[in-house]
Amino acid sequence: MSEEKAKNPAGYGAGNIQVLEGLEAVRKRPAMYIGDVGIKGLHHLIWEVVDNSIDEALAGHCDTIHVVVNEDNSITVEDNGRGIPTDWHEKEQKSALEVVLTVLHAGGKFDKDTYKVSGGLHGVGVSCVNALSTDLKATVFRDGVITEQEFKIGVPQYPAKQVGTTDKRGTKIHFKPDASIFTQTEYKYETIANRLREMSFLNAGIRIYLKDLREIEEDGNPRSDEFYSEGGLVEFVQYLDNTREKIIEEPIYIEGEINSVPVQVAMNYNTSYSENVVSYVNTINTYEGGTHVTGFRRALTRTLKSYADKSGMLDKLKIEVAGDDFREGLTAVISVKVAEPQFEGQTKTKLGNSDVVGAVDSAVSETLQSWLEEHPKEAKIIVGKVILAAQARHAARKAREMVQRKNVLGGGGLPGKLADCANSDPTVCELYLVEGDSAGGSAKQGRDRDFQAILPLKGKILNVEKAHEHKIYDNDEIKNILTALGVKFGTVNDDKELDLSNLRYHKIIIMTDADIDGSHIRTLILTLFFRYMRTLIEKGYVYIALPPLYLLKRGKDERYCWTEEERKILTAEMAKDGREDSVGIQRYKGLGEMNPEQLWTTTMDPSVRTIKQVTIDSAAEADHLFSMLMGDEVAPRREFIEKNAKYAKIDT
Ligand code: 0RA
Repeated sequence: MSEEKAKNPAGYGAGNIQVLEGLEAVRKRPAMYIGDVGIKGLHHLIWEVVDNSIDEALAGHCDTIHVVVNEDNSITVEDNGRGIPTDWHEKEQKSALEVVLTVLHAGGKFDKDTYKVSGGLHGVGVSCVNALSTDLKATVFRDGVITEQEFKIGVPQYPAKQVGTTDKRGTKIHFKPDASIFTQTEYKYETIANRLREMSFLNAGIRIYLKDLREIEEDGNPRSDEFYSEGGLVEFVQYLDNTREKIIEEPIYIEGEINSVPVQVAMNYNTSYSENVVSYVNTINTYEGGTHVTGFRRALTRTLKSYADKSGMLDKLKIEVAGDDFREGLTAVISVKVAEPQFEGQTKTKLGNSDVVGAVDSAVSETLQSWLEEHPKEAKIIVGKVILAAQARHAARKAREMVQRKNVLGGGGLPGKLADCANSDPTVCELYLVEGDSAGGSAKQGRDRDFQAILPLKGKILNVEKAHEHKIYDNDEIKNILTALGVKFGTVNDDKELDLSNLRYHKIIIMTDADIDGSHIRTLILTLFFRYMRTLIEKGYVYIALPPLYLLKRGKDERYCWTEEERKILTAEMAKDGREDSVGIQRYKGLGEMNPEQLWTTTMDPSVRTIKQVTIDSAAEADHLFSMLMGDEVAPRREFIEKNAKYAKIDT
């Protein structure tokens, strides 16, 4: 601590008024700083703090980060970096630590030569986290001493103070999100684990530990994971494809820096039919792609096409090879660092900087070309796969055209099994996809026919994870779903792009039984949406209905419960005299056991029902999950189910 500090211990000067105004702005408009105040924003607080530690690691000063979810849903992040500086900051009249924690945008390094390369989507710094926390405590281990400072909604409770000596180095931030700001305050282990796993792949060599003190396992220890990757993107691709059969042994790795844009790409091909390109800018997942993805696609198509032409393998092929064909069965991770990224698109996750196209294109084409020349055996396998893809695409187009022509000839024919609604405004219309004809029948009778349409599905639909596109047109249930929705794909540039101009419903609600079969059918339907109509999920149009699990009855008193816990509480409540055996229980195994009126009041009436919106946390993780749950390899699926069985609630 400096002398000035002693003279002016509270340190309140003009600077503080600005600080308070800054933090007040964050509390007034939190969404502007962290995206939203729901579950996403809540988790964003963690990313914001962890990003600071990652930056410290990228600068070469830190190799280990610990993240702890405490019992009260507060978070502790600790790293072994240099520690936030604690010396007196002349201009601000307070410690550097307090500046970092209270001044907006002061979270990063003070020297502006090093641009922040990790950095959350909004890059607002740890001061935002502070403003949005009822309690935050920073502990710094630096130069042999431990320094501490505490805050409430961003307001310092005392100036930074020395509390002891240490031979450790690093920073520990503990914060409790403000429940008056966030609509949800419960952290999700999987969400945190997925992001930290991603971070460890994108930043090779950093060890990240996660511990959840809310979940104690059978061995008495808290649920935990350790994320560490030596091989970075190459291991990321291997992880994404660990449930698929690869066609070449080792992923292709490309690294280069062109016009000050560092580019890293790892890619491999597998026997599946889906394309899985995951892209990042400054470790932010760019779901909507952008200029780096364009550069990659261009280089891939041009380089492979030119190699294939030269090889003579295309000579006998009677059809043209298209861009899509080079990406069937492709898994790739692209990571670029851009000094001043411009984010565009609906969710601001599309890179706009035009100079990045050329940078990625050059880096990829150069390395890929030499790789192909040095690996003729593998190159031949890839070109062979491209040819098969072109032929299959041709077959798919024919099948698609036939289905679409038939629809037109049949008078635009909606499926016979569809009970459509009267209203024709898609924004208010709902389509229920219902398992089984009997539940479908109840739903048809129970619904509000003005805006609710019902499509019963017979048994299990085709598993699209294991079938090529043309197969899906042979499947009646899938055809019914597509025609009922009014969507088309494959009509824009012969691409898989979705045509939503005739979409008939903006809520698509999957309603299946609460048993194993029901959850399997739900996953099959979700796989169809994820692989062929992902835009509908991204737009927030896909939902899952939540039918009750029990009906409790005592005389005229009837109540529904959705969880085991609810059942216990309600049973006790209904048995006021303590005679719980007087309360009758009906367990709903299937939707068919509910009559139309019950189905309406519990599951379909918008004023009382709960429906769960399907979201994609991380495209990479979702791809991994679907390929594992629905793909060919049995071992990883079994392992996943065994590992997750104990965590599985009625979650999807
Ligand atoms: C400002 C300057 C320096 C380091 C940091 C901030 C820093 C911030 C955080 C947040 C979490 N962990 C952190 N570790 C470091 C540079 C310090 C120096 O030059 O010694």
